[in-house]
Amino acid sequence: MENQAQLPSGQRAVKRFIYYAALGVPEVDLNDYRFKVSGLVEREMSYDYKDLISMINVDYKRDFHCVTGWSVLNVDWKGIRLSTLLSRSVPKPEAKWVLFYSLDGYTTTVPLEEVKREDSILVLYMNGKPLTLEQGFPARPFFPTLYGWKSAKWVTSMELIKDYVDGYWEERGYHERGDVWQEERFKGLWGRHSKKRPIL
Ligand SMILES: Nc1nc2c(c(=O)[nH]1)N[C@H]1C(S)=C(S)[C@@H](COP(=O)(O)O)O[C@H]1N2
Ligand SMILES: [Mo]
Repeated sequence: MENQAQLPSGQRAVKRFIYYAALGVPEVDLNDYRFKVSGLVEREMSYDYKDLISMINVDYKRDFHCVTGWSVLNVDWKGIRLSTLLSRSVPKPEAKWVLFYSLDGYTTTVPLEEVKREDSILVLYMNGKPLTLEQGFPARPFFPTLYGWKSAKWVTSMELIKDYVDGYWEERGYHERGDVWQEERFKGLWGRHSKKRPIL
């Protein structure tokens, strides 16, 4: 697919990712690693790394936007449609939000509607190589139209829930959804009309 010709408002293109690890870089042991789908689903599932690799069904180029204002264009992402993982677990009708958990204790919340989009994936490879530890190995979700903080590195589970709860950055004022094209940087009155720069 064509890359977006224009950057979203308030973003500038940079060559490389700036690595963030608000809670530090965790140790990862692939023998213990599982990615779980839990909460309001008919079937809870647990996948090991080999399972995940065998399910890869997306390879596309998309831009990545951090809420602090930097964007990396044209990144090659490879992984599993989150909708594939959802359909295997069958969300219950009352499920509305998805809470992602990471090995380091990081969390973030995403509307189930966004997780269901065809473009929403669990990333295993970036630019042709498995994620490095810094990049969130073994896996991280990616939502092309949401800010980068929703892309939880070292992710270990997604829990479907009914009522919204804050994740790590949401608790610090960042938006429930974080749509890049609507400039949903902050919650409520601090949302799209705010001139205040993000603090992270
Ligand atoms: N576990 C974890 N995931 C995280 C973060 C973090 O600090 N810890 N930072 C988030 C933010 S704010 C951004 S912009 C991206 C940055 O991805 P990168 O570190 O690969 O550049 O990761 C997101 N996922
Ligand atoms: Mo970010």
